[in-house]
Amino acid sequence: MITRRRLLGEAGLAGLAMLSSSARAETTVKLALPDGVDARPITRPFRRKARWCCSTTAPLLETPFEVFDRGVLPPNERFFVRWHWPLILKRVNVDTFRLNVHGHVDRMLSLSLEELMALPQFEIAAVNQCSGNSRGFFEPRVAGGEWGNGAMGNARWSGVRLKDVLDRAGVKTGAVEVRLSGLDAPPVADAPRFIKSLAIDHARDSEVMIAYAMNGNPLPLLNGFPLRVVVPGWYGTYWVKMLSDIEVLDQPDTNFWMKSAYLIPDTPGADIKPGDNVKMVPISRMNPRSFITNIKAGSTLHAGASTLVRGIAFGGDTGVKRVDFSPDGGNTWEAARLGKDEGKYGFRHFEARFRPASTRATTLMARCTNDNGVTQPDRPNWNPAGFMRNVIESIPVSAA
Ligand SMILES: Nc1nc2c(c(=O)[nH]1)N[C@H]1C(S)=C(S)[C@@H](COP(=O)(O)O)O[C@H]1N2
Ligand SMILES: [Mo]
Repeated sequence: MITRRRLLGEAGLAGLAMLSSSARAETTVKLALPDGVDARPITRPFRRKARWCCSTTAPLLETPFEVFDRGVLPPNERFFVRWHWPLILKRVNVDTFRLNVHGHVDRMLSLSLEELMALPQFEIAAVNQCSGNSRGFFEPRVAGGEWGNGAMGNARWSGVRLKDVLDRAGVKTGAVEVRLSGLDAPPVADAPRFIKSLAIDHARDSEVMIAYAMNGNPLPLLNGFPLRVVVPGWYGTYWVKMLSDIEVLDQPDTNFWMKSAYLIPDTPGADIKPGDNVKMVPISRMNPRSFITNIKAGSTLHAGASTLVRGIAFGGDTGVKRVDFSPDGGNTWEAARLGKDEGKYGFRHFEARFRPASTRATTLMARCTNDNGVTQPDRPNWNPAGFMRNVIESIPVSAA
């Protein structure tokens, strides 16, 4: 369990040091993105982060896919990173840091980390996934960060309930939203700070939390040290990092990141055809996904041999009800065995066995159904921002 001493004692280590150029690109990784840049350098530019496949314009660090085969709680140093603005603080002073709470409240708060950590501790395992995870596979292609499938991660988060902090400030009647912002600022003064808001009831649901640790360790600076918001079941865009300001609003938030960015078509799965004109709404809850992690596309399997297939699934805004496996491109399905349930918002391990029947080419598939009865679609969902992809993944293999 994370103690105050442990977190506050991390002060000296909280700095984000760029390593010298000698640690630059050593090798490249192949990304199977249609018509995209298909190879990127693997670099290690950040201390306390592993070697990465790094975009050059902003810190977009994507988790290498093989990491997901090693367990449902990937190490913090492998957790993906996404910031909107390229200027990220390199150091946070834990002695002077304050979390301010103001707006439509009875009393303003300015909490030190010690004061915050004195509130009751809350823990939950939850998947953080970028809305644009897998955007690089969209066809027709769309603009935005060209992620593969690695803009997601699962961790056990420790911290305090957002509700407990709001209760201390005393939310006044008439409050409608809670606006969350962090220490990061845009590079030019007239660009919008990254700010997100949650409806007041959601902010007080006792699951939305302010985390100071992931997997028992302080947050890496790039994942929001010293505090970040965790919104179980919702896309990462709401998981504000380096949280320093909470404002209770008595009007709906109309800031750029709520009104103009992160909008999805108001259709099932946010799925439309290019050119369709539909009502747009703010993105919110995640949908179910599953990935086979131990067999790569293009593998040749041993015909007739008992073959293990394993992977990870998550239900999105609720738990995993079942995962089915198909050894034959979706013609037949059988239930996979589910691993331990570590909490409904987290990754769930699954595995199945089969005997590759012949030497014919075939396609392996996994399909997750969540506790709300929502199943991954056979055909890719599409929208112009490249959000919420969750088609059943296909792994073409042969057997000899
Ligand atoms: N302060 C701040 N918080 C932020 C962002 C940001 O740009 N600034 N990006 C959001 C987005 S879009 C995502 S997907 C998640 C990524 O979290 P991670 O970097 O810890 O993986 O952080 C969210 N929180
Ligand atoms: Mo994101």
